[in-house]
Amino acid sequence: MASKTDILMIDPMPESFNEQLGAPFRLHQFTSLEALGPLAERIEGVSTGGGSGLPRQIMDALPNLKVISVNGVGIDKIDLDECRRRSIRLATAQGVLTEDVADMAMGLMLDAMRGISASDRFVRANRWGRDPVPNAWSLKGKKIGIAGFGAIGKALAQRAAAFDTTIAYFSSRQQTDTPQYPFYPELRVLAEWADVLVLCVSGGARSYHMIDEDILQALGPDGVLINVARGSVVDEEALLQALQDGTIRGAGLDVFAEEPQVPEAFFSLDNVVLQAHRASATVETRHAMGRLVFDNLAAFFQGKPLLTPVL
Ligand code: 8YV
Repeated sequence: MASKTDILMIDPMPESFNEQLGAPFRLHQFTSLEALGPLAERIEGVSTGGGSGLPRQIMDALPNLKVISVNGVGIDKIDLDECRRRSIRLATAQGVLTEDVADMAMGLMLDAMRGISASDRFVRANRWGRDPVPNAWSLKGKKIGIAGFGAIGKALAQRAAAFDTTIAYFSSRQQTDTPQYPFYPELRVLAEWADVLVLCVSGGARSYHMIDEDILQALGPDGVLINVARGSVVDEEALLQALQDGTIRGAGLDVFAEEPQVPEAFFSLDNVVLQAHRASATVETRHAMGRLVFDNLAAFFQGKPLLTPVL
């Protein structure tokens, strides 16, 4: 019987996924570089999450690494040049999480506008009947600016349109398949126009701190920011300040700069909805993602083409 291929898991994967992988692969959960020891030489594949990626020190410690399979779509924490230099193949779980991430953006948008979480806290604190309840804001008729118009941005546009909103987008280039939505080549102009600005861009150097004090000012005191992209896209200090002093009205955040750390100053703000990077975290989607991580690894080691290749 052929010997099993050693796979290093950077993020833990669900048990069912481990069982699937268990047949052709020997799985190892990464704990620390020191703990890797002689195993490092045997690792030929890595599975990881979009948020964790593959830190360069770990990649450098794996001389026989051949393939990385990402349980997500983000590749901002993987050194692509180094992958190319070492001919390491890369696959993501693209295509299976689009709708859930768009749903989360929609949910955060509704919550931030209608104050659902804030109202939940109000009821739980037994304040109903004792304190006045402020009215929230309607989503109907609002202008939704979407920054990043790939699959997730487009799925969000479809959903937002059903709420009687007007949609426009910012992207690195105008999209040919969505002529119904106006294209804004400048983010600042989109932010000025929008009531709600939703971030669906890829993470990485190009989008780093794309949302700064200037853009927040352009969004303005009636504006709401939603982030289902990456924490790195937003200057978090500037955002905190903007939420505290009313530069913008509110925010809905699924992602943060230093996950899982969230600046404590957010906790006392009622005009921000916080999530623990949950946009793709449904039973159905996480199952489909895990399956794809497995299928990509299996395909690679059987000498077949990757199902959802990036490199
Ligand atoms: C996941 C993500 O939460 O797709 C991505 O890039 O960040 C998320 O879908 C993550 O990959 C799970 O580890």
